[in-house]
Amino acid sequence: MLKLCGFSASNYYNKVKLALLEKNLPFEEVLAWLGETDRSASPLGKVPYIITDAGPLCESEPIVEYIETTYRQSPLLPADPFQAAKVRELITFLELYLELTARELYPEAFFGGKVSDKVKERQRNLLEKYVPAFAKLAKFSPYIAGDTFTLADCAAVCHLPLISSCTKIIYGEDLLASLPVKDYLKAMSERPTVQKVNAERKANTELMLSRNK
Ligand SMILES: N[C@@H](CCC(=O)N[C@@H](CS)C(=O)NCC(=O)O)C(=O)O
Repeated sequence: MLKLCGFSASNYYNKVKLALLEKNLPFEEVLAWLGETDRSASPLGKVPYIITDAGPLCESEPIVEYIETTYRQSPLLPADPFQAAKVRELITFLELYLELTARELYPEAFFGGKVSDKVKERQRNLLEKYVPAFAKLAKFSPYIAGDTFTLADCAAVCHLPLISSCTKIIYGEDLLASLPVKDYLKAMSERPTVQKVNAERKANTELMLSRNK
């Protein structure tokens, strides 16, 4: 059986977990905290990584692509190549531009660290450029890429709440406030798969924070 390795507080881990749950695939979760990962499976020590019959695989995007092309049930990418590329385009905007930019703020927003004013200003300028660009592509009708739940929703459901809450904490305002993110997340949270991911994320986050004390 496919093994998903990492921990449920991680947004990238949860993106893969949500895809697996949406496709109703059997999988085993293997708890691997940062610093306890298998470097032969994930050379940068990042989570998630998966162990398959064919071997290990890291990085959430190749992982979900592998799962999607190997297991055809409950497709999470449109059959039309252009529409599938539009889904991937949204994931790139979500991750390369929004999440990775906001990530620089996480040490102070979530982990009791400090981020310099210079970094805060730089990341804010970037987000002020990236958010309106993302807004031009995102549909929220009702799913992020249109009328079907896709891999872009697996990413959005896990990344958007973090981006909102970290900008609220650092800048005193939610830099995603101009987008219908709250209504979108509320609608997504009606899915049993999202409820499971969120419940396990909360429990694991508490465990992670108590370990870090
Ligand atoms: N690009 C990676 C990002 C994964 C990632 O950054 N995971 C975090 C946990 S949410 C991590 O492992 N951080 C530890 C590190 O960067 O060393 C992916 O898509 O899987």
